[in-house]
Amino acid sequence: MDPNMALRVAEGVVLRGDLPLLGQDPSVTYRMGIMGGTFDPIHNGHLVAAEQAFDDLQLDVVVFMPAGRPAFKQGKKVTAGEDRYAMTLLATSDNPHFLASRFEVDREGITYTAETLEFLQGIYPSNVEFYFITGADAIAEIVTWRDAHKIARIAHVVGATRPGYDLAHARQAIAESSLPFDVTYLEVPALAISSSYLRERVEAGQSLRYLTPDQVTGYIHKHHLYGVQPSRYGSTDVRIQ
Ligand code: DND
Repeated sequence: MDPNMALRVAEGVVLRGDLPLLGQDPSVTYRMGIMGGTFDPIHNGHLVAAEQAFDDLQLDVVVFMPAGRPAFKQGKKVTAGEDRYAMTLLATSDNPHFLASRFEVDREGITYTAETLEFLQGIYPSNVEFYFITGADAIAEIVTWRDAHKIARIAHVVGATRPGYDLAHARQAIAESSLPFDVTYLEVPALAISSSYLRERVEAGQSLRYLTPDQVTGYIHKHHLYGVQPSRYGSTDVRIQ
């Protein structure tokens, strides 16, 4: 272990909280995937995209990071961070290489991806590489995010292709930005799921089965999220199971 790393571990920075311990062997390159999202709620599209990134890019771990106060959702109604974190934890709990982190939820103020990546870069040794996983439609936007040049410098970007999305737009946005983004595009099997679709279904009393893990559905019901009406039978109510 390099001396700086030992110091950081001694300080309890890397081991503290819910971030993985990576980078121990200086002769090895470690790859950390970071799946950032509002996750309102998390669904199988997020999970499949992360799993495919894990496989295709040979990642060591994928850390799911629900955004605290998302930068781009000011003025929009977003479910409490604690609930979004809890659902993310439940959804990732049975996968040994998925982790859910409270890091952004616990931060004060608005959440910016560049700040999160800078923090991670600061606590991990240089043999840990970061792969920020995002939907391909967000790639076209990433060049406009706060301190995009830092994101480009610190992380590789993984763009998960959603059905029907034309990559030309994303490629053009990256090329025109003249920022040094390193983007890998992944073909993710047809999963046209979105959080808003799930919310609409809950509100309409429809099933979420096969769209998100059952534990997430149970949590939504138990905590009456997205307009679920309290019922005597809680999460066993067949309408959304
Ligand atoms: P979303 O609200 O799009 O997340 O936020 C994605 C990430 O971008 C968060 O970490 C934000 O903090 C960050 N961001 C956005 C804007 C500005 C800045 C940062 C800034 O720093 O200035 P969702 O919960 O909706 O989705 C999470 C991810 O999963 C997204 O990348 C989305 O594109 C992707 N996704 C899918 N991928 C594959 N198949 C599907 C998907 N549905 C969503 N069906």
